[in-house]
Amino acid sequence: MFSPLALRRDIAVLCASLLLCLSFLSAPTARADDRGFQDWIREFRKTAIAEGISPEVFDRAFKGITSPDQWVLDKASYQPEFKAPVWQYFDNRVTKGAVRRGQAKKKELQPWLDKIEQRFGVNPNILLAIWSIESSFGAILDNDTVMRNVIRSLATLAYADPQRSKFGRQQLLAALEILQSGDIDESHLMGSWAGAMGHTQFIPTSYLAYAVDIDGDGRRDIWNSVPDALATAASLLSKNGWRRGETWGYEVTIPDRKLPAGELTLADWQNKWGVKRANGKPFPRPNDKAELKLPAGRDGPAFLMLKNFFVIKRYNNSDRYATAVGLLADRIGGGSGLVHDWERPFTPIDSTQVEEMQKILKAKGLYKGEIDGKAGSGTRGAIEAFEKSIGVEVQGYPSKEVLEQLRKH
Ligand SMILES: [Ca+2]
Repeated sequence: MFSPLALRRDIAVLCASLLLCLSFLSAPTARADDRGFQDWIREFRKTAIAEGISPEVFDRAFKGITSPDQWVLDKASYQPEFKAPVWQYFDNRVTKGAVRRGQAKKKELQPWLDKIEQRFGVNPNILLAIWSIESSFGAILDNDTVMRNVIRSLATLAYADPQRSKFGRQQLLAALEILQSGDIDESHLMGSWAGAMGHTQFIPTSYLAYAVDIDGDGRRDIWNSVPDALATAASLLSKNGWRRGETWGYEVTIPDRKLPAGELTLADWQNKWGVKRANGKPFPRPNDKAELKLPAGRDGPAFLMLKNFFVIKRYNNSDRYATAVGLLADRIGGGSGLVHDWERPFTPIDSTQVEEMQKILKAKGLYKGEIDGKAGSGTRGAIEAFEKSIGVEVQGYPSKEVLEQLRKH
């Protein structure tokens, strides 16, 4: 009896392990998916044209796009097993390296930062912190694995991800509008798997709402112009109520008593409730209203958050995100960091000690990377391998405890 399945099995037997045959055998399903995707693009073309996208712009944007981007779907379906602990979230973002690079970029871009501050009123340190956290000062834009064709990514989400189908369609229309505006051409319209674009990672609808051409070359280019990207971030904050000349919040100490939720003036927090600045200085604007936030509970650092903290959340609606931006900005501005540090489940070590750790791990054949004092994923993986080898709990933290074990073994 003949059946396609039997035929495929016969081919499989005939050509055994030849790669060519394997690709032949897997081809039919792939082709069917691609056909569905191409049908979807043809349907979507009508919608886009009805929305004012010219057929020429649409056809240029989709030229060569014939299959969904599986990598995008893999990213979209990834669910982290657990939320990173608070200390780890901040340790990964408010780093010495980010502070150093932020300060170097500040010198390099001073005239642009001044111009942006004059126009939008946003503190340059905040913009540098956002740039660092969003794209590592643009470093991720050079990563070809992570940076994808935005049209293909969004079409993939719209076609194949039921949870993000509406988002994908909406952003795809906005992306086509960006191409139609001529700010960027289709070969440079690159972004993250979810369509976040350029140095400051704007999704297309936000780009349309806030993008700025501050360098005056006639194009709002957040991909190649750092001044445009930073001005665009400033424009978003400004349009969402950023208050010129004001900060985002203060680290405070709290008394051991129940404290009210909601907003009070800084003066009331201090005089009625005993909440004071952690560094002992007075509040410069005691009549401003602030809300108390304890990101790691009562045992961690405490903050009184001002209006600008909530404006930063318009960039990314997360307390952790806005706090990390504020803390990194303060450090870039020369601040010395938290008075009451995050509680960590280990004793942290400095970069010289991380170097010592890397040397010992390298000598043991567990670490192959640079001896650079930075505990990146290579170092943490090596620590995990070491912990496994001596039969202790595998955590992968660059801790004093692990260093002491390494010196002994
Ligand atoms: Ca420009």
